Amino acid sequence: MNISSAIFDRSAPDLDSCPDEFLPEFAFIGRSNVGKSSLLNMLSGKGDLARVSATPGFTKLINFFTMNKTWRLVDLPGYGFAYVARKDKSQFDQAVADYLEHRTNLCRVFALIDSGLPPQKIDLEFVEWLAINSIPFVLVFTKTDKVTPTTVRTNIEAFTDRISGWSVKLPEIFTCSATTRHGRSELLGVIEEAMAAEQAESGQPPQDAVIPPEDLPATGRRVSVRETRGRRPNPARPW
Ligand SMILES: Nc1nc2c(ncn2[C@@H]2O[C@H](COP(=O)(O)OP(=O)(O)OP(=O)(O)O)[C@@H](O)[C@H]2O)c(=O)[nH]1
Ligand SMILES: [Mg+2]
Repeated sequence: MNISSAIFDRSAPDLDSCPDEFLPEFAFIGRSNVGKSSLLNMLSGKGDLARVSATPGFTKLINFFTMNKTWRLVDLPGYGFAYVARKDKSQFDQAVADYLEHRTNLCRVFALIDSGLPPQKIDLEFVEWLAINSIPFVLVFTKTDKVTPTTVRTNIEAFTDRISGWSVKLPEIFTCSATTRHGRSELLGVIEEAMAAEQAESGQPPQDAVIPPEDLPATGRRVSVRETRGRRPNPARPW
């Protein structure tokens, strides 16, 4: 997929401040410092779109970026950052959980895991929480340039072993490096396929023919990726 435009839309502190739900969204989540903002930049082709930092807990709001005027990438704050003040931490966590559970145009979540680490409890619990809540996700093992291919493979196998205990069907698994751009076409392929499937299901025209929301009449169609899901119970969050 060619990305011809990548534009920052806004930063939202909570679900109510998020933009309209006309465009399908693809969100990045994972532990602080796992490489969410870097991956978003790599996919968009704009190195300075989302802000990257070696300091964990850098992204503190829900950040929206519009691609090709027709879909959005969403950079979420990381979980598991111990140094965020307790009060602020619960505010971030609530906003992220609200977004993941209730955003009707959320098409796919990219759950990022550091490929250099053996399975971490918080990642395992978070992925289980996504599954329990029927939130559609794929697993993306990041920073593959930092370790050997054998380490990546061993850590992925160990992770999938752990989740196969409760998972009926394993999620799709990808690897990536924001440094070498490894994984870019595969992950853009996930986005392309998800949007095509969504359009086929809703009988909408192909993506190129989608009219940007600003050109739609006030009664324009709303992209309702998860209309059938409605509000779900909120099992205790692990993070
Ligand atoms: N070598 C290498 N470093 C990476 C890669 N991706 C990210 N980094 C580095 O890891 C650090 C964290 O990257 P970010 O993209 O800011 O991570 P994040 O998950 O958005 O972090 P928070 O916003 O703090 O939750 C930065 O120093 C990046 O340069 C990668 O693929 N390879
Ligand atoms: Mg970030």
